Amino acid sequence: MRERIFSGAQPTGQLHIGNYLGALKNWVELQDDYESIFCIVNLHAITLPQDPASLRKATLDLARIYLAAGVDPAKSTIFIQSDVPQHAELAWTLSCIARMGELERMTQFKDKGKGNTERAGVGLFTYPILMASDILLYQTDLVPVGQDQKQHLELTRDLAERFNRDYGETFKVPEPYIPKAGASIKSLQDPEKKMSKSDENANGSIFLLDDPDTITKKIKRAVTDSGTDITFDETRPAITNLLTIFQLLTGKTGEECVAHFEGKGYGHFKTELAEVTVEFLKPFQARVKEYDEESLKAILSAGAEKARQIAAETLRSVYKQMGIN
Ligand code: AQP
Repeated sequence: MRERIFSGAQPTGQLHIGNYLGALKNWVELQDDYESIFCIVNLHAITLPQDPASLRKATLDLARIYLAAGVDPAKSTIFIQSDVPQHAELAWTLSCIARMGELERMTQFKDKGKGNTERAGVGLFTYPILMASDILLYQTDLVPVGQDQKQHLELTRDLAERFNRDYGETFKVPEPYIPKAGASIKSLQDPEKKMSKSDENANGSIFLLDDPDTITKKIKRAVTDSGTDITFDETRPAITNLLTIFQLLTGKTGEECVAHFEGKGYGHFKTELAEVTVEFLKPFQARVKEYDEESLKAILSAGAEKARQIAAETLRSVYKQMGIN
Protein backbone atom coordinates (compact mmCIF):
# COMPACT_ATOMS: atom_id res chain seq x y z
CA MET A 1 0.00 0.00 0.00
CA ARG A 2 1.19 3.53 -0.79
CA GLU A 3 1.83 5.95 2.05
CA ARG A 4 -0.77 8.66 2.50
CA ILE A 5 -0.45 12.45 2.45
CA PHE A 6 -2.98 14.97 3.71
CA SER A 7 -2.95 18.76 3.45
CA GLY A 8 -5.28 21.71 3.05
CA ALA A 9 -5.65 25.45 2.69
CA GLN A 10 -8.18 27.90 4.06
CA PRO A 11 -10.71 29.59 1.76
CA THR A 12 -9.82 32.99 3.19
CA GLY A 13 -8.64 35.89 1.09
CA GLN A 14 -6.72 35.19 -2.07
CA LEU A 15 -4.06 32.53 -2.38
CA HIS A 16 -0.59 33.90 -3.04
CA ILE A 17 2.58 32.61 -4.59
CA GLY A 18 3.82 31.64 -1.08
CA ASN A 19 0.86 29.27 -0.61
CA TYR A 20 1.63 27.82 -4.03
CA LEU A 21 5.40 27.41 -3.63
CA GLY A 22 5.26 26.34 0.03
CA ALA A 23 2.37 23.90 -0.29
CA LEU A 24 0.36 23.34 -3.49
CA LYS A 25 3.36 22.83 -5.77
CA ASN A 26 4.54 20.01 -3.51
CA TRP A 27 1.10 18.42 -3.31
CA VAL A 28 1.11 18.15 -7.09
CA GLU A 29 4.60 16.67 -7.15
CA LEU A 30 3.79 14.14 -4.43
CA GLN A 31 0.41 12.95 -5.72
CA ASP A 32 1.99 10.41 -8.09
CA ASP A 33 3.84 8.64 -5.31
CA TYR A 34 1.39 8.95 -2.40
CA GLU A 35 -2.26 8.31 -1.84
CA SER A 36 -3.24 11.98 -1.60
CA ILE A 37 -6.04 13.74 0.25
CA PHE A 38 -6.48 17.52 -0.09
CA CYS A 39 -9.05 19.40 1.90
CA ILE A 40 -10.55 22.88 1.67
CA VAL A 41 -10.61 23.77 5.33
CA ASN A 42 -13.68 26.01 5.56
CA LEU A 43 -14.17 25.25 9.27
CA HIS A 44 -10.76 26.79 9.92
CA ALA A 45 -11.79 29.89 7.97
CA ILE A 46 -14.48 30.78 10.53
CA THR A 47 -11.92 31.19 13.32
CA LEU A 48 -11.97 34.80 12.11
CA PRO A 49 -15.20 36.57 11.03
CA GLN A 50 -16.23 35.79 7.41
CA ASP A 51 -18.99 37.11 5.22
CA PRO A 52 -21.18 33.99 4.56
CA ALA A 53 -21.72 34.61 0.82
CA SER A 54 -18.02 35.35 0.27
CA LEU A 55 -16.97 32.26 2.21
CA ARG A 56 -19.28 30.05 0.13
CA LYS A 57 -17.80 31.49 -3.08
CA ALA A 58 -14.21 31.35 -1.81
CA THR A 59 -14.66 27.67 -0.94
CA LEU A 60 -15.52 26.73 -4.53
CA ASP A 61 -12.89 29.13 -5.91
CA LEU A 62 -10.24 27.39 -3.82
CA ALA A 63 -11.23 24.06 -5.37
CA ARG A 64 -10.65 25.70 -8.77
CA ILE A 65 -7.20 26.79 -7.60
CA TYR A 66 -6.29 23.26 -6.45
CA LEU A 67 -7.30 21.89 -9.84
CA ALA A 68 -5.55 24.64 -11.80
CA ALA A 69 -2.37 24.05 -9.79
CA GLY A 70 -2.43 20.46 -11.04
CA VAL A 71 -4.13 18.49 -8.27
CA ASP A 72 -5.71 15.73 -10.32
CA PRO A 73 -9.05 14.35 -9.08
CA ALA A 74 -8.26 11.07 -10.86
CA LYS A 75 -5.26 10.64 -8.56
CA SER A 76 -6.17 12.63 -5.45
CA THR A 77 -9.17 13.05 -3.18
CA ILE A 78 -10.35 16.68 -3.00
CA PHE A 79 -13.13 17.66 -0.63
CA ILE A 80 -14.60 20.37 1.62
CA GLN A 81 -13.92 19.90 5.32
CA SER A 82 -17.51 20.58 6.47
CA ASP A 83 -18.78 17.78 4.20
CA VAL A 84 -17.07 15.31 6.56
CA PRO A 85 -18.58 15.82 10.03
CA GLN A 86 -15.95 13.59 11.67
CA HIS A 87 -13.44 16.50 11.55
CA ALA A 88 -15.40 18.46 14.14
CA GLU A 89 -16.22 15.31 16.17
CA LEU A 90 -12.61 14.20 16.46
CA ALA A 91 -11.58 17.78 17.26
CA TRP A 92 -13.83 17.69 20.33
CA THR A 93 -12.34 14.38 21.41
CA LEU A 94 -8.77 15.65 20.98
CA SER A 95 -9.61 18.88 22.83
CA CYS A 96 -10.27 16.68 25.86
CA ILE A 97 -6.69 15.39 25.81
CA ALA A 98 -4.94 18.61 24.70
CA ARG A 99 -3.54 20.91 27.35
CA MET A 100 -4.07 24.65 27.74
CA GLY A 101 -0.33 25.18 28.15
CA GLU A 102 0.58 23.60 24.83
CA LEU A 103 -2.03 25.64 22.96
CA GLU A 104 -0.88 28.83 24.65
CA ARG A 105 2.56 28.26 23.16
CA MET A 106 1.26 28.35 19.56
CA THR A 107 2.80 31.39 17.90
CA GLN A 108 0.07 31.69 15.26
CA PHE A 109 -2.53 32.25 17.99
CA LYS A 110 -0.36 34.97 19.48
CA ASP A 111 0.04 36.60 16.05
CA LYS A 112 -3.57 36.36 14.90
CA GLY A 113 -5.04 37.10 18.35
CA LYS A 114 -2.77 40.18 18.29
CA GLY A 115 -1.91 39.55 21.95
CA ASN A 116 -5.48 40.33 23.04
CA THR A 117 -6.46 37.01 24.65
CA GLU A 118 -9.52 38.57 26.33
CA ARG A 119 -11.17 39.35 22.97
CA ALA A 120 -9.66 36.60 20.76
CA GLY A 121 -12.11 33.88 19.67
CA VAL A 122 -11.93 30.48 21.37
CA GLY A 123 -11.89 28.89 17.89
CA LEU A 124 -8.69 30.76 17.07
CA PHE A 125 -7.17 29.29 20.23
CA THR A 126 -8.31 25.70 19.57
CA TYR A 127 -7.67 25.83 15.79
CA PRO A 128 -4.54 23.63 16.04
CA ILE A 129 -6.69 20.86 17.54
CA LEU A 130 -8.98 20.95 14.52
CA MET A 131 -5.90 20.79 12.33
CA ALA A 132 -4.65 17.76 14.29
CA SER A 133 -8.04 16.17 13.79
CA ASP A 134 -7.90 16.82 10.01
CA ILE A 135 -4.58 15.01 9.78
CA LEU A 136 -5.11 12.15 12.23
CA LEU A 137 -8.54 11.18 10.83
CA TYR A 138 -6.83 9.97 7.66
CA GLN A 139 -4.01 7.99 9.34
CA THR A 140 -1.66 10.30 7.46
CA ASP A 141 2.01 9.47 6.91
CA LEU A 142 3.20 12.80 5.54
CA VAL A 143 1.88 16.39 5.72
CA PRO A 144 3.26 18.78 3.07
CA VAL A 145 3.02 22.29 4.53
CA GLY A 146 4.93 25.55 4.76
CA GLN A 147 7.25 26.42 7.63
CA ASP A 148 4.51 28.35 9.48
CA GLN A 149 2.65 25.09 10.16
CA LYS A 150 5.61 23.23 11.70
CA GLN A 151 4.59 24.00 15.27
CA HIS A 152 1.02 22.80 14.63
CA LEU A 153 2.41 19.60 13.16
CA GLU A 154 4.46 19.02 16.30
CA LEU A 155 1.32 19.45 18.39
CA THR A 156 -0.49 16.96 16.13
CA ARG A 157 2.27 14.42 16.73
CA ASP A 158 2.15 15.02 20.50
CA LEU A 159 -1.63 14.52 20.60
CA ALA A 160 -1.40 11.31 18.55
CA GLU A 161 1.34 9.92 20.78
CA ARG A 162 -0.54 10.86 23.96
CA PHE A 163 -3.74 9.25 22.71
CA ASN A 164 -1.91 6.08 21.65
CA ARG A 165 -0.19 5.91 25.03
CA ASP A 166 -3.35 6.47 27.08
CA TYR A 167 -5.93 4.54 25.06
CA GLY A 168 -3.92 2.12 22.94
CA GLU A 169 -2.42 2.31 19.45
CA THR A 170 -4.99 4.17 17.30
CA PHE A 171 -3.35 6.92 15.27
CA LYS A 172 -0.48 6.93 12.85
CA VAL A 173 2.01 9.61 13.97
CA PRO A 174 2.50 11.86 10.89
CA GLU A 175 5.74 13.39 9.64
CA PRO A 176 5.93 16.95 8.30
CA TYR A 177 7.10 17.52 4.73
CA ILE A 178 8.55 21.02 4.63
CA PRO A 179 10.36 21.89 1.38
CA LYS A 180 14.02 23.02 1.55
CA ALA A 181 13.33 26.00 -0.71
CA GLY A 182 10.06 27.94 -0.58
CA ALA A 183 8.89 26.85 2.88
CA SER A 184 8.56 30.46 3.92
CA ILE A 185 8.19 32.95 1.10
CA LYS A 186 8.47 36.45 2.54
CA SER A 187 6.49 39.63 1.98
CA LEU A 188 7.80 41.71 -0.92
CA GLN A 189 7.50 44.76 1.32
CA ASP A 190 9.07 43.29 4.47
CA PRO A 191 11.35 40.27 4.07
CA GLU A 192 11.24 39.67 7.84
CA LYS A 193 7.54 38.74 7.58
CA LYS A 194 6.03 35.79 5.69
CA MET A 195 3.89 36.55 2.65
CA SER A 196 0.37 36.36 4.02
CA LYS A 197 -3.18 36.50 2.67
CA SER A 198 -4.26 38.71 5.53
CA ASP A 199 -1.42 41.24 5.16
CA GLU A 200 -2.97 44.71 5.11
CA ASN A 201 -0.45 45.75 2.47
CA ALA A 202 -1.45 43.95 -0.75
CA ASN A 203 1.87 45.00 -2.32
CA GLY A 204 3.60 42.45 -0.10
CA SER A 205 1.95 39.48 -1.83
CA ILE A 206 1.74 38.24 -5.40
CA PHE A 207 -1.73 36.75 -5.59
CA LEU A 208 -2.24 33.82 -7.94
CA LEU A 209 -5.00 35.75 -9.71
CA ASP A 210 -3.18 39.10 -9.99
CA ASP A 211 -3.10 40.52 -13.53
CA PRO A 212 0.24 40.99 -15.36
CA ASP A 213 0.39 44.75 -14.70
CA THR A 214 -0.17 44.34 -10.98
CA ILE A 215 2.42 41.56 -10.75
CA THR A 216 5.01 43.66 -12.58
CA LYS A 217 4.33 46.72 -10.41
CA LYS A 218 4.55 44.68 -7.18
CA ILE A 219 7.87 43.12 -8.19
CA LYS A 220 9.32 46.47 -9.31
CA ARG A 221 8.31 47.99 -5.95
CA ALA A 222 9.66 45.07 -3.90
CA VAL A 223 12.15 46.22 -1.26
CA THR A 224 15.79 45.28 -1.80
CA ASP A 225 18.78 45.08 0.53
CA SER A 226 22.06 46.92 0.37
CA GLY A 227 24.63 45.43 -1.98
CA THR A 228 24.15 44.78 -5.67
CA ASP A 229 24.90 41.07 -6.31
CA ILE A 230 21.99 38.80 -7.19
CA THR A 231 22.88 35.93 -4.85
CA PHE A 232 21.40 33.84 -2.05
CA ASP A 233 22.70 35.40 1.15
CA GLU A 234 21.14 35.01 4.61
CA THR A 235 22.20 38.53 5.53
CA ARG A 236 20.25 39.89 2.51
CA PRO A 237 16.75 38.41 2.99
CA ALA A 238 15.00 40.52 0.35
CA ILE A 239 17.10 39.39 -2.63
CA THR A 240 17.25 35.83 -1.28
CA ASN A 241 13.45 35.76 -1.21
CA LEU A 242 13.05 37.12 -4.74
CA LEU A 243 15.71 34.77 -6.08
CA THR A 244 14.00 31.81 -4.36
CA ILE A 245 10.76 32.69 -6.16
CA PHE A 246 12.69 32.86 -9.45
CA GLN A 247 14.38 29.53 -8.76
CA LEU A 248 11.16 27.68 -7.93
CA LEU A 249 9.21 29.11 -10.86
CA THR A 250 11.93 28.32 -13.40
CA GLY A 251 13.01 24.95 -11.94
CA LYS A 252 16.68 26.03 -12.17
CA THR A 253 19.19 25.10 -9.46
CA GLY A 254 20.43 27.78 -7.08
CA GLU A 255 23.83 27.85 -8.81
CA GLU A 256 22.22 28.23 -12.23
CA CYS A 257 20.19 31.21 -11.00
CA VAL A 258 23.22 32.95 -9.52
CA ALA A 259 25.26 32.32 -12.70
CA HIS A 260 22.34 33.56 -14.83
CA PHE A 261 22.34 36.96 -13.07
CA GLU A 262 26.08 37.39 -12.61
CA GLY A 263 27.10 40.95 -13.42
CA LYS A 264 23.46 42.07 -13.78
CA GLY A 265 21.71 44.58 -11.51
CA TYR A 266 18.42 44.67 -9.60
CA GLY A 267 16.60 46.38 -12.48
CA HIS A 268 17.41 43.60 -14.92
CA PHE A 269 16.65 40.91 -12.32
CA LYS A 270 13.27 42.35 -11.37
CA THR A 271 12.23 42.69 -15.02
CA GLU A 272 13.06 39.05 -15.64
CA LEU A 273 11.40 37.87 -12.42
CA ALA A 274 8.23 39.76 -13.37
CA GLU A 275 8.25 38.15 -16.85
CA VAL A 276 8.76 34.66 -15.42
CA THR A 277 5.97 35.15 -12.86
CA VAL A 278 3.51 36.53 -15.42
CA GLU A 279 4.29 33.69 -17.86
CA PHE A 280 3.89 31.11 -15.11
CA LEU A 281 0.56 32.48 -13.90
CA LYS A 282 -1.00 33.02 -17.35
CA PRO A 283 -1.88 29.36 -18.09
CA PHE A 284 -2.68 28.82 -14.43
CA GLN A 285 -5.26 31.63 -14.51
CA ALA A 286 -6.75 30.24 -17.73
CA ARG A 287 -7.17 26.82 -16.07
CA VAL A 288 -8.93 28.39 -13.06
CA LYS A 289 -11.72 29.51 -15.42
CA GLU A 290 -12.15 26.05 -16.93
CA TYR A 291 -14.28 24.52 -14.18
CA ASP A 292 -18.00 25.22 -14.08
CA GLU A 293 -19.88 24.86 -10.81
CA GLU A 294 -21.53 21.58 -11.72
CA SER A 295 -18.34 19.67 -12.53
CA LEU A 296 -16.66 21.18 -9.49
CA LYS A 297 -19.45 20.03 -7.19
CA ALA A 298 -19.30 16.53 -8.68
CA ILE A 299 -15.55 16.30 -7.92
CA LEU A 300 -16.04 17.60 -4.37
CA SER A 301 -18.96 15.32 -3.65
CA ALA A 302 -17.06 12.22 -4.84
CA GLY A 303 -14.08 13.36 -2.75
CA ALA A 304 -16.22 13.82 0.36
CA GLU A 305 -17.76 10.38 -0.07
CA LYS A 306 -14.31 8.79 -0.13
CA ALA A 307 -13.02 10.91 2.75
CA ARG A 308 -16.06 10.10 4.93
CA GLN A 309 -15.35 6.36 4.66
CA ILE A 310 -11.79 6.70 5.97
CA ALA A 311 -12.78 9.28 8.59
CA ALA A 312 -15.68 7.20 9.90
CA GLU A 313 -13.45 4.18 10.39
CA THR A 314 -10.88 6.19 12.38
CA LEU A 315 -13.52 7.87 14.54
CA ARG A 316 -15.15 4.49 15.24
CA SER A 317 -11.87 3.13 16.64
CA VAL A 318 -11.24 6.33 18.63
CA TYR A 319 -14.67 6.08 20.29
CA LYS A 320 -14.24 2.35 20.90
CA GLN A 321 -10.88 2.90 22.60
CA MET A 322 -12.37 5.65 24.77
CA GLY A 323 -15.47 3.72 25.78
CA ILE A 324 -17.90 5.78 23.73
CA ASN A 325 -20.34 3.66 21.64
N1 AQP B 1 4.52 32.68 2.98
C1 AQP B 1 4.41 31.38 2.81
N2 AQP B 1 5.42 30.66 2.29
C2 AQP B 1 5.31 29.31 2.12
N3 AQP B 1 4.20 28.61 2.46
C3 AQP B 1 3.16 29.29 2.98
N4 AQP B 1 1.94 28.91 3.41
C4 AQP B 1 1.28 30.00 3.87
N5 AQP B 1 2.02 31.10 3.74
C5 AQP B 1 3.21 30.70 3.20
C6 AQP B 1 1.44 27.54 3.36
O1 AQP B 1 0.27 27.54 2.54
C7 AQP B 1 -0.61 26.49 2.98
C8 AQP B 1 -2.02 26.99 3.05
O2 AQP B 1 -2.10 28.05 3.99
P1 AQP B 1 -3.47 28.40 4.70
O3 AQP B 1 -4.52 28.64 3.71
O4 AQP B 1 -3.76 27.39 5.72
O5 AQP B 1 -3.22 29.76 5.41
P2 AQP B 1 -2.05 30.31 6.23
O6 AQP B 1 -0.96 29.37 6.53
O7 AQP B 1 -2.64 30.98 7.39
O8 AQP B 1 -1.57 31.27 5.07
P3 AQP B 1 -1.58 32.80 5.01
O9 AQP B 1 -1.37 33.17 3.61
O10 AQP B 1 -0.63 33.37 5.99
O11 AQP B 1 -3.03 33.23 5.40
P4 AQP B 1 -3.50 34.12 6.61
O12 AQP B 1 -2.97 35.49 6.31
O13 AQP B 1 -4.99 34.03 6.53
O14 AQP B 1 -2.91 33.55 7.84
C9 AQP B 1 -0.04 25.99 4.31
O15 AQP B 1 0.62 24.76 4.11
C10 AQP B 1 0.94 27.05 4.71
O16 AQP B 1 2.01 26.52 5.48
